[in-house]
Amino acid sequence: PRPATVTTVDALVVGAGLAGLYMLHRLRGLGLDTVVVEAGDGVGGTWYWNRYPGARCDVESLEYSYSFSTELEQEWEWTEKYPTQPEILRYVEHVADRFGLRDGVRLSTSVTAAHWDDARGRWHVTTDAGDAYDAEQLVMATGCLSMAKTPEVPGTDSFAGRTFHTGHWPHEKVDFTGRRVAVIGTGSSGIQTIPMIAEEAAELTVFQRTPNFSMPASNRPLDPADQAERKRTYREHRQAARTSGFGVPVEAATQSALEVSDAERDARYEAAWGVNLVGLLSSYTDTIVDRAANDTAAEFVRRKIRETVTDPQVAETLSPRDHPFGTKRPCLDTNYYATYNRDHVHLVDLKATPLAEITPRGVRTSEREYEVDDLVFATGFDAMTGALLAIDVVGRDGATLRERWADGPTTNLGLQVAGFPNLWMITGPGSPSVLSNMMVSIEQHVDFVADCLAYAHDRGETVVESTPEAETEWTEHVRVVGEATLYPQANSWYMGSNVPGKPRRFMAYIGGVGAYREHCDDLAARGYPGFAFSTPRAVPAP
Ligand code: NA7
Repeated sequence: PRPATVTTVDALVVGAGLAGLYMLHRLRGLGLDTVVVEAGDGVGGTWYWNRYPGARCDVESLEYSYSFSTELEQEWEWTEKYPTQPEILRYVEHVADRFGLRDGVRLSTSVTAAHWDDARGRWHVTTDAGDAYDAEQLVMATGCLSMAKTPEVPGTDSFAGRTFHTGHWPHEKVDFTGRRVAVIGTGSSGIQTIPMIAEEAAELTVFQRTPNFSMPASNRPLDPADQAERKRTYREHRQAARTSGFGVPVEAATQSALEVSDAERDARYEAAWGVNLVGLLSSYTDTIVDRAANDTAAEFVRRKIRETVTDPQVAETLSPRDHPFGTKRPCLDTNYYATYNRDHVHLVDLKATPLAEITPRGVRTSEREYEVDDLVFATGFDAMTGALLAIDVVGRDGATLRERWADGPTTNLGLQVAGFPNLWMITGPGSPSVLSNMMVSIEQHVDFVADCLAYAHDRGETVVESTPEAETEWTEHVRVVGEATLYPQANSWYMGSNVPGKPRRFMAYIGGVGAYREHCDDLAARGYPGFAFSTPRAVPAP
């Protein structure tokens, strides 16, 4: 049935996370009547949903923050080097209030379908709340890690105790005191939450499929003097982030890891250890392109694990051997490896004894059943494409996004898909976002989209669409750059390989946020080659 109410807007944004809120701010700045629909009952996106104990950003707070407002960045005071989830959520809510964004957000509403009306040049968008929108522009700010996934084993619904997913954590505090807890998954979420749950639980059993590389966060309270000093030079620092590879300023490497002595290399790795997420990866020019060079960094981390974990067998099980360092997102932790030295913490190697099923009483591997009271899935997300393909997106001539992407996502700049006019993705597949400080990528994408729309509207055009040639060219460029690295060697969510049946394809752009921005700026300066501007055939009746 057709919904009773259809709201006409200039732009509809899907998702009120850090991307959607800034998009709303920019579109309003252009005078466009804009609504954001958001599935959660609050703003914040990732930082609204991921409330598990220990949830924290792995990029420093002074860098993982908006740069578009000097007043905001000068006035907001961060308390720690790495911000916790509650602190980031407070920041997002502050931004929503400060820029008057809340009245543009419809909460507790999920977009279910979006159909392009080619004659009118508009999107017809329906939601699960039973309402609909008629929008000229449709911006997907749906996030890269927003579709939580649970293991593909029988019985996940049969467990009689409490079940949690890190990406859908309850709002009220969960108390694990005195309980037997299972955690499945050792990605960033698992590695952050395991030491915290171990503090409370009577028994903690961790089910690990693939060990990950983790480095100490070395988190600490921010010294007010240091914060003030950073803010004094914020412009320069932001600029350095924007022109960097990963969106975090680091000194560019000049040497191969293989052309220096073992002692010199160790000293360099030691200096980068515990400094930030990207230092170790950025120490040498060839760490992500040459397996032998990469092995030196991988072995450095494995040595740290052996030095920390007292049981040599546990240390070996925790040591990644299958994938090169950095090709799955490395983690930052607080006491992760040391947690396995505690008597009540146990590690189960699912490579040796695979997960067979979830039972009413707990977890069964090929070897035995583990009885627990609570089950925590830290099993990640259907990344990058999951949230987009959950929506029935139908473009020109009845083409669906699901069919177009059946063999993996193809995009122009990660922003548009040919045949889907006026549909924009913020941090879409083919953009550098997931390999970067998200805030740097989000601001760049949002600014590009807003500037492009201003350019179109100034010329009286209301339809913007990537050309098929530009999409093919960009997708090929993303592939070539990716295949020159070690990233495709890992079974990572960047590759889609954490979701059975998903096409295996490196979905991120590893050319760096600096190079990407330069390319986008150049396109904008040249009138957006690769994008076609037009007016709809039938101008809607007034
Ligand atoms: P991740 O990084 O995708 O980690 C998920 C973990 O769950 C990972 O260890 C997976 O093992 C494991 N997993 C997933 N499915 C299964 C099944 N079926 N059986 C056993 N184990 C499984 O998600 P996170 O939430 O930790 O982090 C997501 C991103 O957020 C992170 O990369 C940062 O960018 C921030 P696998 O490695 O697939 O063998």
